[in-house]
Amino acid sequence: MREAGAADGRAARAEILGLKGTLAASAVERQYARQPGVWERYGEAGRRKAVADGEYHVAFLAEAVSADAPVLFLDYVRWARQLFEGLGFPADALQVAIQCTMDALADLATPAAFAVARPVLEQALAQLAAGGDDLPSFIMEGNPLASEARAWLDRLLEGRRTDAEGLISALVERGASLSDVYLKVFQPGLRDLGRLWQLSRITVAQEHYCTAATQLMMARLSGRLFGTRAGSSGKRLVAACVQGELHEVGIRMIADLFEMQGWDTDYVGASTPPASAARMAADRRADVLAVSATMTYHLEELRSVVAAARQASPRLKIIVGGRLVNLAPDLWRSVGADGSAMDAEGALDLATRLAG
Ligand code: B12
Repeated sequence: MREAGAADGRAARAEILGLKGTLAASAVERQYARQPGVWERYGEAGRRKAVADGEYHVAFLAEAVSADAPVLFLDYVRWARQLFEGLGFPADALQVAIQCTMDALADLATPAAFAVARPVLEQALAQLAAGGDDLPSFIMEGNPLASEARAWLDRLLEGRRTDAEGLISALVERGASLSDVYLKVFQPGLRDLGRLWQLSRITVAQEHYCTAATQLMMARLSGRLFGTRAGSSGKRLVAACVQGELHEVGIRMIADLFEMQGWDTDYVGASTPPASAARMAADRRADVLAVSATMTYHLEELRSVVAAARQASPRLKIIVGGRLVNLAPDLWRSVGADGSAMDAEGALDLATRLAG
């Protein structure tokens, strides 16, 4: 990214986020005026929710602008369209909301900030105008354990946790590795769980139940398989999520797979303040710090933790990943990290290479 471009983007982000509440309220005002009769039936509570949604639009937009990565907002718009559809909103609801956000920004932001945000909003509107794509299952045909993943998720969704665990035990007895179970069963299964929630086909409670059951299974399974751990590699990993981030299953998978391959691992988990992640990596003399970020609006936190860790341990290798980082191929570079990988196996290869 050009230096001047990066500075413009960061300044626009700060301005847009500073105006978040005002922009969202103004956009909703315009949206209600443009579509009278559509929104009134949701009452005052509906209006508050619309403003909260508007703040989400603005938050994701600000990060796309800051990183000069429109894909971050385009992914969000695709996601929000499917979410709105699942909630039964009119087909053009999101398009109108984004258009109204752009109009509000044109009126309320400085011309400099609007100039940076406008092309991103225009791309989003073009994508919405091109029509919807559907949201296919994450348990794909090419996955050799697709039928096991489907059966496992179905059992969890039926509330049959013990049966789901039995299925995994049988798989391990047939020779499946920890990596197979994590990356071919749990990972696509959890992503599909998210898809079902997004389409309003399952409740939040069902999602929580399935995730909690998965975490319990991961703890039991890794405990069982660590007996077969490869000899020590002499390398140490500290693994944490950025501050605010609650999605911790992916980084747990990484810590477990590293541990199986003979690394000493310190798994820290969800929402870790940058200074304390940096301090732990330094105190433990880690070879590699792995940082995970799922939500796009945690991009700035990702930058902060990389900067803090760099300052505390100049020779530490820092790798970043998670849904956010997977969206844009160069994001790892722009946050100052040493590399990134799409999944836990890729993370292991990368860290092994970086740590020599
Ligand atoms: C479980 C879950 C939750 C749980 C998390 C519980 C926990 N203890 O982890 C809870 C309920 C807390 C939650 C909350 C929210 N969630 Co949620 N969640 C999920 C879900 C269903 C599964 C996440 C998961 O475990 N995935 C499986 C793991 C294995 O995949 P992964 O994280 O990508 O990790 C792999 C790679 O990315 C990589 N990787 C990960 N980290 C790193 C690090 C390094 C260094 C490297 C190299 C690689 C790497 O390796 C991992 C293993 O292979 C996802 C669906 C999805 N698509 O993932 C939604 C999902 C991520 N959530 C979503 C949303 C919207 C939310 C909330 C905003 C909901 C709300 N309104 O409150 C909040 C935000 C919370 C927050 N502040 O973080 C959306 C995000 C959409 C978007 N556009 O951003 C998703 C995609 C669901 C959906 N389809 O709508 N969620």
